[in-house]
Amino acid sequence: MTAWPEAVEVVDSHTEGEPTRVVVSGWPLPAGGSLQQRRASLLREQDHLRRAVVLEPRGHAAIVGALLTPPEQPGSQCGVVFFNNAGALGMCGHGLIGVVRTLEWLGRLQPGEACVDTPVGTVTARLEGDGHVTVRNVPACVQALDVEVDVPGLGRLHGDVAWGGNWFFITELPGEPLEVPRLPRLVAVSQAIRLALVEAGVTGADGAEIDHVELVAPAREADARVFVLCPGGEYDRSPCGTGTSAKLAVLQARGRLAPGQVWRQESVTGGRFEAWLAEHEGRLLPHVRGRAFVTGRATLVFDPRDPLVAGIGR
Ligand code: PYC
Repeated sequence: MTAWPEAVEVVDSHTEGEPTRVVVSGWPLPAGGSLQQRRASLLREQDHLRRAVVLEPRGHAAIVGALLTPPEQPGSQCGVVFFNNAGALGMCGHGLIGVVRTLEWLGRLQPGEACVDTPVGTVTARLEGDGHVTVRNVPACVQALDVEVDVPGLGRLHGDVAWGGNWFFITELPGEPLEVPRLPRLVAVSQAIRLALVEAGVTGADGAEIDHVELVAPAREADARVFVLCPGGEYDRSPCGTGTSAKLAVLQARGRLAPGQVWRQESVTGGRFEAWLAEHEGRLLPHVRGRAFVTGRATLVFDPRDPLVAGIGR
């Protein structure tokens, strides 16, 4: 029989429009000493909790959940496993900004620097007195530039495959303005691109599925405007922290971004991140700066007699 905790305490926030639901207590710690192991056991043994916490009727498809755990590395503030309507993420830039502001709101973090362990490595967050958070991410990299892919209904496209904590296919579609009224169309074309990549066998390193598609266009008050399709078919309301990191790697590979040079990336809804590459302990690391705001706190309860106790959807 599925085991349900008595109650799970969550704090909700949004980072430049994209929601994060931080689980602060009540969720049993997933098995394993490393964040990678905890992520795997969350998916294997606690998928009912993932679904119940982020999906309707308690949540909605765009929420990214963040389960806080004890740290893996000495000196880290905590560990975090990010999950969504489709599974679990390696890293999540907007989510980490939401976690940091949530910890501050709970009185567990003061302005300054804190390390957080994730399944893809330890990242650092600097919380400023005015609420801005800068994430120093794991290293981003380019897998391939100018990859050709034939997409039904769109024709032949070129794009870059890059990693910034998750895998991205980054492309420009000049005939497709990145505007809110066009969201259903942008979701549809990005899903067609994602499917075409699978069919063409285009992957990240070691055959990893490319589960995020990033459409890039010129912006009036930023260096670029993006639309990012997330793995569960939702779009990122924020400029996507891992997608911004992947874009920095592409710009650097093309010789279009020097270390320290600021790149301003805007989301389809108008949220902004500032980002740059800077050296840290001999590695060039992406830095992403943005804001999050706490929007609520809740106690989630689970009645095993409820036919929708584990949520609606995947
Ligand atoms: O900010 O990295 C991010 C992210 C990934 C998926 C949704 N947001």
